[in-house]
Amino acid sequence: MTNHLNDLGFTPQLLEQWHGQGQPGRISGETHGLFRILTADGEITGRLPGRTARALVGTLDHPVTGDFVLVDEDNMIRDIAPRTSLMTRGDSFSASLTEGLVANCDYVFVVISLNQDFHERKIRRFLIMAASSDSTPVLILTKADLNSSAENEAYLSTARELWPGTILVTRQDETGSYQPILDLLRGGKTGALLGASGVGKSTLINHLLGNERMKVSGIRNSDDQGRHTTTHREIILIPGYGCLIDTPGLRRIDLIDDGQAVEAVYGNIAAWMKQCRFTDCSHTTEPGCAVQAAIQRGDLTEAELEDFRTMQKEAMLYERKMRQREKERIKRTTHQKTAKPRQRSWNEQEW
Ligand SMILES: Nc1nc2c(ncn2[C@@H]2O[C@H](COP(=O)(O)OP(=O)(O)OP(=O)(O)O)[C@@H](O)[C@H]2O)c(=O)[nH]1
Ligand SMILES: [Mg+2]
Ligand SMILES: [Zn+2]
Repeated sequence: MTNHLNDLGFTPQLLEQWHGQGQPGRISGETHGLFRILTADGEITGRLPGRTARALVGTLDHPVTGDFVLVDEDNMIRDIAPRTSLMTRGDSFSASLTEGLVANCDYVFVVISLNQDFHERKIRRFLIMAASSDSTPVLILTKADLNSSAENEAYLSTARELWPGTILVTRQDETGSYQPILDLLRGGKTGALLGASGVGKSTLINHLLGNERMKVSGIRNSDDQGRHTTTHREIILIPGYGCLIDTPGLRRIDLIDDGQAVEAVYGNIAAWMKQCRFTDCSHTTEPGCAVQAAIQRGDLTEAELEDFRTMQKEAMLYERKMRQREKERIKRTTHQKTAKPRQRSWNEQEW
């Protein structure tokens, strides 16, 4: 199989820079230090030189799905291009507190299905995660065929209140409903799919490819949750367009952000806060508080304000902790063995 480096997202500048030095490729996934790399000649398995691998373990510089790499004739990764975006998630179980998920995405598609999966706080959490990655978040609402058009309208108007950016609605009984996703990918763009298990991420890829390449399986009737069918991140090339990255459904998100993504997603609240009479307004009882005024007018609820504060606090706490850990890591000698990650025990999240 041959791939066009264009569709894989390579820019002419990067190809020019690496010209004659080896084979350019894009990391599709990793298993135990072995990287699946898509190149012009198909998929190869590559690895990092031992010393580099040891230096990068547990850091955000460790190669992830979506990284552009230069590979030598022994399939060793010799260079990693600077990233245009990196989606991370807080990971309270790992020593580094944060984990890189996918790099170099133009879009992060937040996929929510129009059934019990549709939950406002959950949508916000996913959007914050997407917004903090330096790529453009797009909200995709799937399974519109499950509802009446009045129900879908109600979902859509709630979604519009939550997210002023692009919102796409898909349904598996209408392949044409997936076309706007392809249109966004045209010209070698990359989009990563992000969402809970069972929302239809892999189904969407199958529709775009016109075949059953990705495995999909049914959801639980009791709560509409999926069965974690996709277990690895993977890049899927859509010839003539660009790339989609399929990801396993996330069970929980520990937000990590310097506050900007939370503000971007709660745009109205952030804007009102800037209009308060006092710059140090606590938005509780001060005169001239634009946030309290919005509550009085009915444009904002106390619960939304509380959610905003909680998420901002959570995201910034992780950010601070991560910086602290990073400093400690740099201080440690390079000879020290890396600690084994603690046993994970993921619980389904209360969104
Ligand atoms: N009614 C309806 N069902 C859909 C639609 N899209 C997907 N499904 C179904 O939802 C179930 C889960 O779909 P998947 O594509 O496996 O979901 P996923 O998001 O990839 O899930 P994980 O891989 O577990 O993260 C399957 O039974 C699909 O047939 C849709 O538009 N309408
Ligand atoms: Mg899947
Ligand atoms: Zn105020």
